[in-house]
Amino acid sequence: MAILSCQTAGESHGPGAFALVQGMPAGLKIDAAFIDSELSRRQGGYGRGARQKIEHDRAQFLAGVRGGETTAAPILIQIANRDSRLDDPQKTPPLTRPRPGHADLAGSIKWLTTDARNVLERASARETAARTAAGALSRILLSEFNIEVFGFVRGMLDATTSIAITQENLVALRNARDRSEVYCPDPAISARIIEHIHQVKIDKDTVGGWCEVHVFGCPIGLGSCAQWDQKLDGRLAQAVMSIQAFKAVEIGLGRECGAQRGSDVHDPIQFDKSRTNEPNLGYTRPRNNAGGIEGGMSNGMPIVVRGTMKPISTLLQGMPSVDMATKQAARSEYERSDVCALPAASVVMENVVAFEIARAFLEKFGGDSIPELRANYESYLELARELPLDRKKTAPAAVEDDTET
Ligand code: EPS
Repeated sequence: MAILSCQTAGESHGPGAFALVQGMPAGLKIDAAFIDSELSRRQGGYGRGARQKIEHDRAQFLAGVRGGETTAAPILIQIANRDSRLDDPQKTPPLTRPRPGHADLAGSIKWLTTDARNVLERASARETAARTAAGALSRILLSEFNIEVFGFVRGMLDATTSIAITQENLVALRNARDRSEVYCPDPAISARIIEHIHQVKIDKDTVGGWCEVHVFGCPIGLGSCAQWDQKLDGRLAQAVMSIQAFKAVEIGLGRECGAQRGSDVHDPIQFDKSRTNEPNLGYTRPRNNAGGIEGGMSNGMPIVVRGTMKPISTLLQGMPSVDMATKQAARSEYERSDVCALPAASVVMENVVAFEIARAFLEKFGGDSIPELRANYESYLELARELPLDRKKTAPAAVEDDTET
């Protein structure tokens, strides 16, 4: 049984975006329509540029899937690019005037060149198509265990929704979000976000904002406090922070923890006998400031992650910069881009968070196939419900020693 992992390959204007997913157990039925619908959602949202009118993202499984099911072999996913033109130098000219905020300058110097083309092609958020497909695949695994993930746009600038996200209203929230052009389930805030993006476009500027992801139905004990790099919050932070243009990640109350006392921050622990059959085993909290994670481990409450996306760094008006070829002051270059990709980023975030949860889930429960994984999961819940364990029942049977002395 391998650890679940995902690597991506592909240039923005190369033949495609690719994900290599390893460690997925055998026997998972691929819901291709679901994966493609996540890819379509990622392409959408008010504020996108002309590129998305060209692309028509679909996940093709080139390896690791047979008869619509995973085989446990490495899975190769391809999302073909229609705007593939990297081999034509006329259509992908050198870029020597780096855009502040983009990878252009640091990447060019790193690879000892004054042409940022190769850097920007790989740094491009086109890569998130591959991560979204891998994440959507992992959500199919999570849904086998009734773990649900919901991502949305919380807001931008002065327009932020205070809408409450609960498992009970998830269907209504999802419907409201999917009706919104900016993937925000609050219609009044949606309208204001659209106005902001519209104005920013007129001003030849860009804008970012906040996305949020909630995960419902996680058992207690994903991640570990035993080693720093096994902590679930740390791993989620890396997954989210590595999404193009993300500058901050918070779990639960996040940075607000610094503004309140311990008795207001920490979530009291209660036990509800009627809920022992739930993955939280009956341990509930009247509030969820911890965002479902304590000591780097899931605690049975919904996992809540918030990400901050900076404004896209390609500005139609340009920004003060330097031509790397001449070292003279120059306005940064303009490459066709989006004005705001915050709605798309909320889809990416939803799926990368799911991938990290699936990774932690597989790490804890293991198994080479879905039936084995299910058996392991159920046996853990059963043992946890029986606590405190009867050592006699759980100790290995004594081996009779019949050697003669
Ligand atoms: C991007 C620039 C734009 C975006 C792209 C990310 O691409 P282009 O230069 O081809 O117009 O559309 O995002 C995607 C292609 C995508 O699928 O999300 C950038 O510079 O990061």
